[in-house]
Amino acid sequence: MTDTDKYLFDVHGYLVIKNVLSAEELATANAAIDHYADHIQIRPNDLARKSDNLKGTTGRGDLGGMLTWDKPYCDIYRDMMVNTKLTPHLDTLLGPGFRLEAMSIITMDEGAEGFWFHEGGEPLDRSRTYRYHNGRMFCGMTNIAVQLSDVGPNDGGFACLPGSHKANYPCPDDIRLYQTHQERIAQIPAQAGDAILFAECLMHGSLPWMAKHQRRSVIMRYNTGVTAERILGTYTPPPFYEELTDTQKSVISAPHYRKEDKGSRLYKANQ
Ligand SMILES: O=C(O)CCC(=O)C(=O)O
Repeated sequence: MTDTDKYLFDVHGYLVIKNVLSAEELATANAAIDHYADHIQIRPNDLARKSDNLKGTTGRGDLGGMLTWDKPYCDIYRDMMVNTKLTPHLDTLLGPGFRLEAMSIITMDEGAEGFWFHEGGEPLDRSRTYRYHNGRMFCGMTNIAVQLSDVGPNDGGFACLPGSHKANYPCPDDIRLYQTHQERIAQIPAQAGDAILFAECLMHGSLPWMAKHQRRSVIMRYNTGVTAERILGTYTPPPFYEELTDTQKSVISAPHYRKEDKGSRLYKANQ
């Protein structure tokens, strides 16, 4: 992460990372979605929470399971989770040994409803926190949304309240529902192949999708190596684990304590 990246992320809670995917990778990722398009589940207009400013004529589309898709369709997504234009940012924000917790695709067709603005740093949630301490940033759940189609300034889609990852007071409901102070909310334009990196504790959601083309955003949710939002009982690696490269395997693991932190003083002291 450059000093500029660090500054912008610390101040705003998000960053746009340009050209994460090449034109060829973008085409491959989109072709895989086209192949599995009949698996897209359209939600029952349940995200706008009755806000007139977020409502739409259709629900958002959700598509999951990409890591389990048949070859070659899964390959581009397995590579994406360890894309080297993204992992240095995760290393800075989450520390060594960060884990992928989930991956899914959001689609929105013209007129699709928005998503009320959720999270926002208050109340403090240990697994979704943001702190600056001893000269570095510490994040909880950190998301990367790789854009597979262009997002213009008036198209809608991902939007957030910059800086709200550091909020101390509860956000009023009318702001969460995009009914007042809309001018404070930033809709984030991006080109297909760019990625939006954001702290989950940033207050974020989406505006109704206005463009004629389909919105496609691959959301990857990471967390620190020691955190797991969902595990009860024994950890079992996913069925496709043995098909992964060592690099891909490094982000799919049980929560662990400093397993990968070979640079730490503690690790060195024990050698
Ligand atoms: O990109 C979007 O539409 C919003 C996604 C979101 O809010 C979430 O997944 O928590």
